Amino acid sequence: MTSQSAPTETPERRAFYEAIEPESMRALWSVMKGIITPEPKSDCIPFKWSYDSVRARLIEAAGLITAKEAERRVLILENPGLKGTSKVTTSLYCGVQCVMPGEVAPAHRHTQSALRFVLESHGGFTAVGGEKTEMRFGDFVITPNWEWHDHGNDSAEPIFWLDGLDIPVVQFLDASFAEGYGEDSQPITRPTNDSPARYGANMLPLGYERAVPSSPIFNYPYDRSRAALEQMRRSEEWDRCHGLKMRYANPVDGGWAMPTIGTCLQLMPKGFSGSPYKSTDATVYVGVEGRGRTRVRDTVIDWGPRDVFVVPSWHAITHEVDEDAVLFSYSDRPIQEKLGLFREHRGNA
Ligand code: GTQ
Repeated sequence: MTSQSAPTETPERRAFYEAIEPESMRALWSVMKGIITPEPKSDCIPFKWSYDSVRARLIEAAGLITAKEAERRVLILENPGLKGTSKVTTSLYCGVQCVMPGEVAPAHRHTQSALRFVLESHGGFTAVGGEKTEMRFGDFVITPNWEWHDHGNDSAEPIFWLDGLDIPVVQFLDASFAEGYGEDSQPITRPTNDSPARYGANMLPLGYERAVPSSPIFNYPYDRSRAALEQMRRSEEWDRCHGLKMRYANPVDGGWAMPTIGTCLQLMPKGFSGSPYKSTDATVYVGVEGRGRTRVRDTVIDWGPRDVFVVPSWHAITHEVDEDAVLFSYSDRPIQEKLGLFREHRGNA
C-alpha cells in the first residue's frame, strides 16, 4: 500500500526544491502522488455536442471560408476540460467536417490515422490511396496513416461527417509528418469497390502480404453493419452493459480495423437499461438511430441521432433507451491492449 499523502513540506525541504530547480532536477517524493495515481485521473470531462448546433455552426463557417482555402472545413469538438489542446480525450481528436456542393477538400497525407463516420451525405465521396468510395449515412471510412486522401461532394446538398483522429498520440510521440499533394485530387488508379472485392468477401488474394497494419477495407458500409446487428438480435444474447456490441475487424488478422483507434457499433433494444460499465479507454460515442440517456458518473447525457458525447477513462456509465437505438463509438483501446494497459469493470464499485 502507498501512504496517504505526500511528505510534508518543511522550510528546509522547500528551499532544497527551489535550489535544485535551476539545475533541472525535481524531488520525486514531492510529485509522486500526482504522476503515479492509484486510478486514472484525467482533465477530460463528460460532455455532449448536439448535432443541430454543430451543423448550424458549420453552415455559418461555409459562408466564411471555402473547403479549399481551409484545406479541411472542420469544427473541432474540444473537450471543455482540455481547453486549447484540440483534444476530445487525452489521446484522441474529434471534429465534424462539412463539404458544400461542388467543393473539394484537397489531397494531402499525414502520419495521423483518420476515421470518418458519415452523418449526412447523398453523393459525397472520399478518395484514399488511388480508390474512391461513396460515403453514405452511417458508413465507417478509414484513412490509414500516410495515404493520400481528398474529399468531394458531387451532390446538391452539403455533406457532413465526423472525423476521429489519433492526432494527440502522434503529437505525444513527436512523429508527425504531413504534405500536400499539390493538386486538388489524387489520380484514381483503381475502380470503385476494388477493395471490398479483394478483401471484403471473406477471401484474400492468394499470396497477399499486408503492407500496413490498417484494414485494407476502407469503407464499412452501414447497411451491412446494421444488418449484422439486426440478424444477431434474434438470438437474444444481450450483453447486460452494452446490449449488442460489435467491433469493426480487419479481415487480414481479425484485429481492430485501425492500429490506434478501436471502433464499435452497438444496438440497444427498446426498454434496455444497462448495468454499469467502466474501462480505461476514454470513448467518443455518436448517436446513429433512436434516442437514449447515458449516465456518466453523476452526469446524465441525453442523446439522439448524430449527437456526439464523450466518456472519460474509468468513468462508470449506464445506458438507457426508450426505443431501439444504435451508437457508434471509438477509443484508443487497440493501443492500450498492445501495451497491456487496458482494463474494464462491469457492475457497481
Ligand atoms: O480530412 O484529412 O478533422 O487532415 C483533421 C485533419 C480532418 C482530413 C480533420 C485532417 C482531416
